[in-house]
Amino acid sequence: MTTVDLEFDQLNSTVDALRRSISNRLMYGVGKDAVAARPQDWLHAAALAVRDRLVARWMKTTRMQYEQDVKRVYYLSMEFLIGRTFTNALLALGIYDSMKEALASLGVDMEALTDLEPDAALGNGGLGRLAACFLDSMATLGIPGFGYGIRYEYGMFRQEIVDGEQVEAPDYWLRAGNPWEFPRPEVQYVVHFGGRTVQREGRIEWIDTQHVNAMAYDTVIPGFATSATNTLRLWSARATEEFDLFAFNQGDYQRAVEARNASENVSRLLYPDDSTPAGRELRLRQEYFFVSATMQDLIRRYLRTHSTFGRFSEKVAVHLNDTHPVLAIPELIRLLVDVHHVPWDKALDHVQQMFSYTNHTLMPEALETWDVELLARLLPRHLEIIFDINAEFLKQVSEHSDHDVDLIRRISLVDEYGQRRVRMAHLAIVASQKVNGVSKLHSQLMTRDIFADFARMYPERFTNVTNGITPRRWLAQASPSLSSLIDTQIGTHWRTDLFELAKLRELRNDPAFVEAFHEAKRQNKIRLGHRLMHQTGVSFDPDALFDLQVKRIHEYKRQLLNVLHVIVRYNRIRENPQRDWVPRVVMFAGKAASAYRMAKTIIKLINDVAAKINNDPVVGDRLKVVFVPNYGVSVAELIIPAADLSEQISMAGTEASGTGNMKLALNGALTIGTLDGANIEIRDAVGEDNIFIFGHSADEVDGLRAGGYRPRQIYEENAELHTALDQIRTGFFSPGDPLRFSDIFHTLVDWGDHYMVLADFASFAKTQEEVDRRFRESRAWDQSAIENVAGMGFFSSDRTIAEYAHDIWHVKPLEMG
Ligand code: 26V
Repeated sequence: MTTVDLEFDQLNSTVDALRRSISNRLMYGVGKDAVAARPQDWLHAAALAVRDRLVARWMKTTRMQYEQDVKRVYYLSMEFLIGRTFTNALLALGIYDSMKEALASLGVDMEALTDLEPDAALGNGGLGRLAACFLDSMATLGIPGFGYGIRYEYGMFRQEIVDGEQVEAPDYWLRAGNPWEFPRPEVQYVVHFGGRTVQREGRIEWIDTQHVNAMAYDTVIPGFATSATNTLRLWSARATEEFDLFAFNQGDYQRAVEARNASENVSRLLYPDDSTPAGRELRLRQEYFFVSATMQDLIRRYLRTHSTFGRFSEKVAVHLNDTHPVLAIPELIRLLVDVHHVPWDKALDHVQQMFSYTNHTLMPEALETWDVELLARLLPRHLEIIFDINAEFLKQVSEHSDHDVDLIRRISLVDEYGQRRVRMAHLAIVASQKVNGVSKLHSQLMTRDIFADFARMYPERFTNVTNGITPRRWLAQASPSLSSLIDTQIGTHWRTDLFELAKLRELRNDPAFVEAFHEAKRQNKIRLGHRLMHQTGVSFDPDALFDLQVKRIHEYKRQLLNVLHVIVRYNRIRENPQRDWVPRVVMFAGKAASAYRMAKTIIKLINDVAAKINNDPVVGDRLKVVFVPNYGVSVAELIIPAADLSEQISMAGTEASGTGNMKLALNGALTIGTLDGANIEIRDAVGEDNIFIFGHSADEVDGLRAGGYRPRQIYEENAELHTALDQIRTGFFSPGDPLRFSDIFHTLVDWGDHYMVLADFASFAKTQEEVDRRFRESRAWDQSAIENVAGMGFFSSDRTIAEYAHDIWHVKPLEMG
């Protein structure tokens, strides 16, 4: 290692300096002359100029981390839904305006460039976006955190709507190159699969394996208004060289190349579901691939500054974002015991002090289990380790429970009913020092229901950390109009201390402010209207009530409840068009898992209903229905700031937290919602008068089910609902294919209505009337909207991360000097 002092240009960020950097980067980085440069090239050059300015901070942070021998957090997640980086980085560095001017002086319109950047859509929904908000907050707070995941070549599919149906198109987001990442070909680890284990001289060896390399790609995560940064390290599969030699020596060149490619499939694409058996095996390979590389990397980094494992768990915290990375536990034990010769008990102690686990869903079908036979074939050594952990664990349980056989069976890491399966959540709980849910209600239900046995056994292990969102992206970046208004009133400090927003509460009685607030929101509605006009051809009245439901399409989230209400409203308008209707635009956006038939049918229904209503001359501007295609981070940034009403209408007890609910309230939308997930805490924060709560509570849902829920009775007794459901069943919205939606009807009326849509319908419709009444009193509505913004302090992911850092990871912020 040389220790020469490098001489490099210190980059400042005046307009002139930026212009020079962009020109240099276009010339030497992109290799283009200004006359030949396409907008894409300018974006690339500008991005590189920005990245250059992050690098000095990055080096400094890394140096400080080593100097202070800090404890590091490894945040392991199969998903990071980052979205775009350009504007976010400009705002973090405080150079948005200078960059805009620099580009303008080069004849380039920055706003037109930003739309060219593809989203990094390496996630499905809430869990992935939460990970991205956490990276932003960790960097901003100076918490030494590393995100670890997979560099999928294909991210979340692009959703096109063709004839009202979802069509999936591949998302090759790296097509134009990724200016934000640094490939690290020198950082590669071998990841093994298959083979068998043998005992040699008292040690276990895992032999005859297949292998693939994991190569690191690093992305700088800038903190906001701080020189602290963090790193997101994503692994990409590379065929190993041994693989090459072996394969090519067989003399079959073409097959060798094919096999080489196949071995690299492991990081090819993000899983949008897990419905096929072949798909499931690849998913397991992905999970192991990235945690194995990550554990090897973590050990290497620790050993750079420590000669023994004595202080390992003092210096390292590993967080599991759901169970997807849980194989990190047996992998770390394997590395410690089999490779580094740490005694088993010592290794287990370290692991139990290092790991923590967040549960993100109570839905039984989303709780991961893996077939023992599949594990035996793919990861034989890990299965042994899991069995060993289980044996020790069950021995303890048995001793403490007076040999309660039922308890042992329920709590075992292995589900022995039918095909034996490993319960990944049980492994995570047994090997973690903390387990948390993501909202108060969810954490309560988690310890009351799915993990009740564990919570009785280890009460101190279970805790709640309510989710949060980053105000930098979700207010400052997404809504320039509202954030600059807020800046003029209370200053700019809210970006890093969201509780500052409480100061807006006093302004609710200032007519000039209320007016300006209304106008800021109106601008966002116009901005959205322009875009949608282009895309859908439907025009929007910016003074209509913009009613939004944006999230993955899933039965438990109850888009169907929303659609039923839309249909009833439509029928009412047709019956009485002359009434003084509050004009509404009901917007839906969200993707359906590609194999989830019902979710896809729901999308089709929304579009069929939209076509009927939007083309009915009797209705006019009183009601419009829009399905906005390809929901993702960037679409969310456009659509959320334009919402007046936020639909958070899951059946109580099913939505672990929700984070869209927070984004919408932060942007001044009023929530109509059930007492589910974080909605409850949002109600507490904004006050009952500023939110519309309806429907059965989680306890009432249980009661209803226990008493024998009969949806058909509701159908028969509620005339409006009856009509709407019959319209769905008989093809009123699908005259060319009258039976298209009959399954929806039967699911709700005859097959149990699992998510109790009909049970909550009357309450929902009535509450929607209250929404209309309030919206009519424009000023009162705006005042409630202001109360919503003012109450969002608690929902900053900075608060969330501060809690994780203090209560779970036991890490302190870096001192940046
Ligand atoms: C499961 C699977 C199964 C295999 C295929 C791919 C895949 C991807 C994700 C999942 C689990 C999804 C769990 C999830 O996203 N939960 C959401 O987490 C949010 C952040 O805590 C929370 O706000 C939402 O309420 C919760 O639904």
